[in-house]
Amino acid sequence: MLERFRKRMSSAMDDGGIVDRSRLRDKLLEVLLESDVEYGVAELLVDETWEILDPARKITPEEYESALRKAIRPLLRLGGEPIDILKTDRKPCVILFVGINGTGKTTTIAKIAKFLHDNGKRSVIAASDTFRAGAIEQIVKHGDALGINVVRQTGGSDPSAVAFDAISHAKARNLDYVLIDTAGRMQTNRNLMEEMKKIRRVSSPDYIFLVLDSITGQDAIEQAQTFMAEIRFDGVIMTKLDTDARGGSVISVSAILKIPILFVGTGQGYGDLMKFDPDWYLEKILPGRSNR
Ligand SMILES: Nc1nc2c(ncn2[C@@H]2O[C@H](COP(=O)(O)OP(=O)(O)O)[C@@H](O)[C@H]2O)c(=O)[nH]1
Ligand SMILES: [Mg+2]
Repeated sequence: MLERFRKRMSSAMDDGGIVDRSRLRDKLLEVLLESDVEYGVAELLVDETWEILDPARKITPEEYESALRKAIRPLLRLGGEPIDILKTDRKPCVILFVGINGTGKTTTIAKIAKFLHDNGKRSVIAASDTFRAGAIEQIVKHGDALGINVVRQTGGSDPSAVAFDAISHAKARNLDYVLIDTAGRMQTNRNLMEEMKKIRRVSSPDYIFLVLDSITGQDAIEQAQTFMAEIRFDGVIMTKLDTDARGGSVISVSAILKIPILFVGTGQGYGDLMKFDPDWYLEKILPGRSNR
């Protein structure tokens, strides 16, 4: 975001390096939209940035950057304090992961299983994506690599039955967490939504987490809104931040959904999962010394 920002801003500056106000708003809006910030959120940010700046003075680009950071920051925590999955009195604590195909659900579940394991917690994974060929194999492979049990049935079987089995498995072995993988397909797919609702009914999850691919920008917001209307969720995990050059979808998701972003995916390895930290994120999209 920063490079675009500086390029645009320099084109709106006069010779003295001072920003020409009349063009600032438009330039900033352009930068935000190009960075995958949703239109309404971008407008709000432009207004907020404008308000933070002292209109009586000439403004330097650094001041403008700093004001933009200040405007973005509160939007990143609009969902309230994130859930700490390690602090739960439920045993087993059942977490259902939903999201469309390819967003990174299965990979994220493996990462979370590792995170829990590293914190002394024992989990079982339910291979409830029984729809796609290879999905069961994929999660079993992760389970083997991490030394974590995966409860499965044959392909095509009822995903709810697999989730139910995994919960029984966890209860019998006194495990701490049940992580339920699910099938993706399209968010518009009626059957998928019905399937998710059935899994939710059968497994009564303590938490539902929506996994979104940050690269998909505007589409990620639409997916989230559809899932929100259909099944609701308690937290969001944004994946592939390592490959997302624009970065704005995180702001939009947080600002529009008002659901906390819990974790971000930063690579394909099991360790590439971070608790979402607004400071880290701001530094990533708008690096600068005046971040705090
Ligand atoms: N670079 C990167 N790739 C990721 C991340 N999370 C998932 N992936 C990749 O995205 C692809 C789809 O992931 P998968 O877990 O199968 O998605 P699912 O269909 O939602 O279960 C795989 O190639 C993953 O390695 C991430 O945070 N960063
Ligand atoms: Mg999957």
